[in-house]
Amino acid sequence: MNTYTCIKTYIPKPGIGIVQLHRPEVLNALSLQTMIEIVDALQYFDNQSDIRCMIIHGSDKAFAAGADITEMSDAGTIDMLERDQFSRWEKIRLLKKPLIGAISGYALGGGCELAMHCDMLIASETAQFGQPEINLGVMPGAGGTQRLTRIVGKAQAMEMALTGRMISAYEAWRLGLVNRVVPVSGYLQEAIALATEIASKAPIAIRLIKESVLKSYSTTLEAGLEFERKNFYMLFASEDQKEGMKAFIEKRKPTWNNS
Ligand code: DAK
Repeated sequence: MNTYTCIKTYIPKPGIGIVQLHRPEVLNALSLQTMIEIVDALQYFDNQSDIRCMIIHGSDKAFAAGADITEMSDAGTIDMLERDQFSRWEKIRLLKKPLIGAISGYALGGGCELAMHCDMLIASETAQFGQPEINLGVMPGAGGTQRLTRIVGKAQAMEMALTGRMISAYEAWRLGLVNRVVPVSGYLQEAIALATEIASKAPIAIRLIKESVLKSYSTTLEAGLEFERKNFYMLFASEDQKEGMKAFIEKRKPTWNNS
């Protein structure tokens, strides 16, 4: 694994790879280098056969306060185009293994968008989500108008993006943006517990479930059902399907071998 300056990586227990944003002096603002490192580390974990689930988190005070404004302030259109940030974000979208966001403090702008790239979110009671780009004279650029609208609905997404107003962790939970809200002392442990549970399941099925759920965002119901059905049939070619069903009949725990 490469060495990083804006993030830390660690494996708290077998099967779980964690990326921690680490730019406390700017509330984990997502500089170009930070995004390069996040993508590199997540892709590394995604390609390790012994890693089954990934977590991304920041500090208790800030998950990420958005893209690095200092770095963007003088940029022109061509600069933004050449930085090619979009293709980096796409690599996060295309990760094969589940990614859990453990969010505490600010998740703003690109920080909120990064959270929405995760498959599930555990929030601490202090988490605040927002798309404040309007206050800078711009607008969300990494899915904030699209993913947020699909998750919380048009009215709430409009209000958040048009006013820049933040919502609390409990509001985010009520709107379906986060899975659950826990005290700040326990949000990371809760994310690790969820990751541990997922890491104990059949890996190929986990991969195809993630792929199938995400497909529902980009296709019609009919095409999505067909996609799901083919993935379902495909699992009957795996040894893990044989093992899982045999173990049930023999009343024992299955042993997955990822094949
Ligand atoms: N960038 C750079 N520095 C930041 C920052 C940011 N986003 N957020 C905070 N900081 C810095 C502050 O400047 C301050 O630095 P010093 O003054 O100490 O040197 C330090 O972090 C602490 O911040 P504050 O003193 O402001 O702390 P407070 O607790 O008073 O306030 C705050 C916290 C989060 C409410 C406030 O810092 C704030 O409003 N921050 C800006 C939030 C924001 O507007 N975020 C959206 C940025 S635009 C794209 C993909 C994504 C994006 C764009 C393109 N492509 C795919 C093309 C995303 C765009 C954005 O996210």
